[in-house]
Amino acid sequence: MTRLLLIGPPGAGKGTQAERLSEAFAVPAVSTGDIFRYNVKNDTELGLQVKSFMDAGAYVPDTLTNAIVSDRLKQDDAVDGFLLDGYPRTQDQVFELDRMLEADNDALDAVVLIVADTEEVVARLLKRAAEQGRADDTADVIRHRLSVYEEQTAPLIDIYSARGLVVTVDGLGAVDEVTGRILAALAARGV
Ligand code: B4P
Repeated sequence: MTRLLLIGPPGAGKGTQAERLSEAFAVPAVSTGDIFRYNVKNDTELGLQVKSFMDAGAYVPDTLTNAIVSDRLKQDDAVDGFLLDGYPRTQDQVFELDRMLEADNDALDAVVLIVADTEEVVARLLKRAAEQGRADDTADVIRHRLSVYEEQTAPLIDIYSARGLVVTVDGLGAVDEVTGRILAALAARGV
């Protein structure tokens, strides 16, 4: 059973690497961002609730986000492992995830932190904006997302470091190279 978390600033490559790691470890990749975007696209009740937060580059309220992850982790395919992409992002979400995992200290194998500098992530997100037109990829919203990350999510690195779980990987370079680095760093930990 493999249970991994992926953390990193917007544009660091979480979604990109999550797909590959999901395949490598044969576990489902659970992306809160993808779940929210799917619901917005399909005009579901949840989609209507989260759209304004996402468009503004703000975090979706913890109560909604925690409920979604809790439901998702109860599904059969997640019982034998999972990779959480972009969750937890706040201290409350860490607390709730601990509760979902019954505060089992061995519940997680590693927290993969993908690092990339601001210049690079802004360039990537602006490129994606030009290609895919995501509502939260405008220059102003990207700036706001980065500051929300620094304020609310970066402090989680200390929490997971204190638990000895953080594996830090350089997110710069080709996608395959980054995947190789993550797999090597996890293998070095016996994951
Ligand atoms: P996410 O979907 O997680 O969006 P993100 O932070 O931008 O990461 P993403 O996965 O898209 O980017 P990636 O680095 O893979 O969240 C979106 C929004 O959802 C949040 O702002 C928030 O509103 C809400 N949300 C999600 N989770 C939440 C939570 N837990 N709590 C509250 N709110 C939540 O890729 C970026 C680009 O870089 C892509 O175009 C990719 O192709 C490119 N790229 C990747 N790797 C590259 C490489 N090595 N070289 C060059 N380009 C690369």
